[in-house]
Amino acid sequence: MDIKSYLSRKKDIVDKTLEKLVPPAKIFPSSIHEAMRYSLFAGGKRVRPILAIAAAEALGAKTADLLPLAGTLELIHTYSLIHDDLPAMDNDDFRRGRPTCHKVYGEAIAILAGDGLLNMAFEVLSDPRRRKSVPANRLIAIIREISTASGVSGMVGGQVVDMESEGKDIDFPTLEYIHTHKTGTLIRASVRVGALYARAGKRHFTALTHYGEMVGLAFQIADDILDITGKQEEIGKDVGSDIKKGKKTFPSFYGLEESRRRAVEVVDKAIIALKDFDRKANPLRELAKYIINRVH
Ligand code: GRG
Repeated sequence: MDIKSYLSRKKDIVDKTLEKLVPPAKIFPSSIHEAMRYSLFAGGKRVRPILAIAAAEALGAKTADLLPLAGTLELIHTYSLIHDDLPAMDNDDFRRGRPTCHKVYGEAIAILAGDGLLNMAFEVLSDPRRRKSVPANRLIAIIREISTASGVSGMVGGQVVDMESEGKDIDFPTLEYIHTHKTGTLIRASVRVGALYARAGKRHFTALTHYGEMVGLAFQIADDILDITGKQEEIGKDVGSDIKKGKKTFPSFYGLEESRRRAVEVVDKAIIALKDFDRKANPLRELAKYIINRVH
């Protein structure tokens, strides 16, 4: 299969969904809606919603009613990027190839745009219209999955340890904690949202969870490698920012070559996790490979 055309088709569908989820910029108070939209439509790859859709498709489900649920993963991901870029956190000037949200709208509006996106995710998930297609007990399981992955035992926790580790000689288990929590839990949750929506049985759910964990790890190793080898115009942010900030990364422990080897090994494990799935899981298999071959 051609993963590039699959990704581009799904990205279009996700973008159309997101367009409907967030209020138009002209709605009062327009500054906040404009800032939310500025970051949300800055050209993200939409990896997380696409993983949810591909997981549901792997189980043979129709995905029209999954789209708003999958879109919430992108709302939360975008909030985390806006907050991560703030001067109080990573203090970055560029994201997705353009000035960061706070550079354009100021810090206060950027903080609120992040808050707005995060809360909008739960407005969408708990919207009574969702219950027409997804039973309440499954919606609650999905909300629990997303909120836990984004919260202190997931992304927020990972971000805290990441910040507190800057400039310190951390050990590898601490780096692993940062990776699995800061990036990994939301990626795993994306796959599991698709699985919950498609009513995966226990065996399939466990396999998809393992796949999600391996893909999350591969994604982060690839991100660490791109921070060294990427081109600014492709990755859309400054190259070498981890080293400048005194952050330990996969390559700083293992070197570039070994990191690349491990990324391939982890992707192989992700693909092995799908051994009981038929060809409907091919997009998931190709996505895992794409994640370490991407240039941005
Ligand atoms: C502020 C609570 C809070 C958390 C921030 C996600 C995050 C945690 C920080 C971002 C720092 C970073 C570069 C992490 C590496 C992995 C990552 C999330 C990369 C960006 O995600 P992509 O590649 O970006 O999916 P696009 O732009 O395609 O959406």
